[in-house]
Amino acid sequence: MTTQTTLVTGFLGSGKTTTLRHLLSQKPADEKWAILVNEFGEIGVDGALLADSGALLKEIPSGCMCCVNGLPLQIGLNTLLTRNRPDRLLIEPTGLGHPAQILALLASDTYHNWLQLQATLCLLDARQLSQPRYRDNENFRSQLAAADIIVANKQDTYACADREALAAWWRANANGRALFSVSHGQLPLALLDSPRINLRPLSPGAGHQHQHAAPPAGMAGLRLPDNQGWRRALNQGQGYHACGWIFDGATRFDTLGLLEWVRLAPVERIKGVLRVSEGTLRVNRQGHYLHTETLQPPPADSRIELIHPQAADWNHLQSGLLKLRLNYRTYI
Ligand SMILES: Nc1nc2c(ncn2[C@@H]2O[C@H](COP(=O)(O)OP(=O)(O)O)[C@@H](O)[C@H]2O)c(=O)[nH]1
Ligand SMILES: [Mg+2]
Repeated sequence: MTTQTTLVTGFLGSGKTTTLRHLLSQKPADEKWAILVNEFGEIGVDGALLADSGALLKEIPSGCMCCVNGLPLQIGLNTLLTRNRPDRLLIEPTGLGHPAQILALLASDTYHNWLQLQATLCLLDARQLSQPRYRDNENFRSQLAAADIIVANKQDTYACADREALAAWWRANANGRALFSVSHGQLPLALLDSPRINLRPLSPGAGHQHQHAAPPAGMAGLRLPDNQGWRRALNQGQGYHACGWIFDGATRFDTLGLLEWVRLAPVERIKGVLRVSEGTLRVNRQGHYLHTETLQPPPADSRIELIHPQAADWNHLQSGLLKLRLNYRTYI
């Protein structure tokens, strides 16, 4: 039995995790699915967002999957495939990465007997086509170029100009591929069995040369807040900076204060899963659009990550966040 494998790409905030959640909601009860997530930041929020999805979850924090260059990615992949032998594997790489190397790895002889690589989906927020900051971004472009199927997500938010920009982009870039227009990643399950069509080898290209901060000593350590009950982690590369915090399971936050902090933080992207009095608060902000949700049970710990094209005043943001702990006085 080979594992049906789908790579779900798309730029920062385009809706990859949302799409995975929707696909997972359609998982036949008798099938075993696995998800492999690689995030730009160190903290690993997508894993927490997908934790209750009924699939095996493997997280590879820190990075650009293309440069995870092998080892953490291959170990994660090998463990999933050989030990768990899932029927289906969905892979969400960071939105700040080039898919060429992961595609080459998945299509390589090594995995020939283990997985069947299906069509790569690339999510596109068509509103970004008219913004040079995205449109001219090497990763944004290469993700779209490498895909077999393009999914214009967030349809509900498009203005006429966005639809026109999408139509114009599609006239120049269709290359025999299929285009789906959806909201909230609501794709049919059958799409995952579409074959690849884009078989030409891809190279990361000149724009791919970049540097990563030195890998943190022991990624697993980030799961454990220090003896103050929290810690923070920074990452940078691909023209973006990330700062994330993780808090122990005992820490609870003031819900309204936290929502205000998330709304006002001067950064492009925020995602978090935090413990509040009501249980779990999920926050997910892309630009000015903020999605929140409260649910039960409370999370095992609290984690939140901010991503921005420049380094923000992380210390200032941090002191605001620390003040929102309901029980913070016990730490000072
Ligand atoms: N309005 C709207 N928001 C969406 C849609 N799809 C995703 N979102 C929101 O966009 C943000 C980023 O989504 P996410 O799936 O985390 O993006 P990722 O970074 O690509 O994994 C979240 O706040 C989602 O709730 C959509 O179709 N319409
Ligand atoms: Mg995601």
